[in-house]
Amino acid sequence: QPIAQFIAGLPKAELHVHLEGTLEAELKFELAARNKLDLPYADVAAMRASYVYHDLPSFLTIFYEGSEVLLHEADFRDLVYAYLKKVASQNVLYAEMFFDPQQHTDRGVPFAVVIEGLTQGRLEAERDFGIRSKLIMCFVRERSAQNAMAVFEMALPYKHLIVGLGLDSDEKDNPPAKFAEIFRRGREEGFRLTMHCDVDQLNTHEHIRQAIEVIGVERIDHGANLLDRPELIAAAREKGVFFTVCPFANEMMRPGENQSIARRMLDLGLRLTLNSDDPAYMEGKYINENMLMAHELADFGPEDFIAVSRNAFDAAWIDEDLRDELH
Ligand code: ES4
Ligand code: ZN
Repeated sequence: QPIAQFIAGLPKAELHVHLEGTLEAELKFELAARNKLDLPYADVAAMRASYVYHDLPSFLTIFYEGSEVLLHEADFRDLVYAYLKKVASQNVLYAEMFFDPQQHTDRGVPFAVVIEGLTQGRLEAERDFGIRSKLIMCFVRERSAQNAMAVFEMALPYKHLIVGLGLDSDEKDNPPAKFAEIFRRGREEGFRLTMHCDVDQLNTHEHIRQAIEVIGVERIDHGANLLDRPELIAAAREKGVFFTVCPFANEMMRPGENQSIARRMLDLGLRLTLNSDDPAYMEGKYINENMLMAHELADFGPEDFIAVSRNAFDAAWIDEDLRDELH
């Protein structure tokens, strides 16, 4: 298929991928064996067959269970290395990757183990495949602001290894304003800011407003519901907010109706990027396959993919020298 080849050859940046969501079933078995843990599945096929969900909470349950095999530095190293190896083969030149430290520290894994393992994997992938990358630390929004503040403080000694802060997991009743103090401090400490404002959530319009106007994010992850509100579209345009949209994830949250999201954002002049979210739990669809979905479901063509890819390099939290080199 010519369009698939065009997408594959396009130099890309990925800005919305959860590292824990890149943990493929094969690696999960390998890590479980290494860590002497039993998994309740006979084989990778049975494990993959268990990835059945219909909304964000049911997805998150599966996603959090999956990350329990990550215990040691080498596990986090192997996780990020495998993801970067995979997307380097898709001509991704640069990736900004989310990680959720609370998923790990709350299980007794020290913050240092997580960050040092991830960093080692990043550097080894750059050495072996030439791919550049950075980390974005996300807070799990259904946990308390105090819990988030505790992990924020654990991260401060490592802040040179983390480019930005994000907010993910269950949005319902967990508005951006709940974390206003942490994000204010984060900005002071030099972190760049983004937040998930997902599809299929109550109060999403207010959450998008808070993210843009109260928190002052540079990006919104997903953000589709903004399309219902002209004043939010205007605010996003005025502030130059970038959107990291994930076609497969949209399809999962709002089957059938949503592929016009990317098309409408692009046509409105919003700064759209296309990304993969949680590829290991989303039928193994990495960035190329997500872009192909935008072609199949929203009629994206080569010009659109070039615009999206340019937006992603513009949105990337890198200095201008690297931007010039990658663009
Ligand atoms: C996520 Cl799809 C999605 N939404 C919110 N939080 C997440 N964490 C991982 N995947
Ligand atoms: Zn996400």
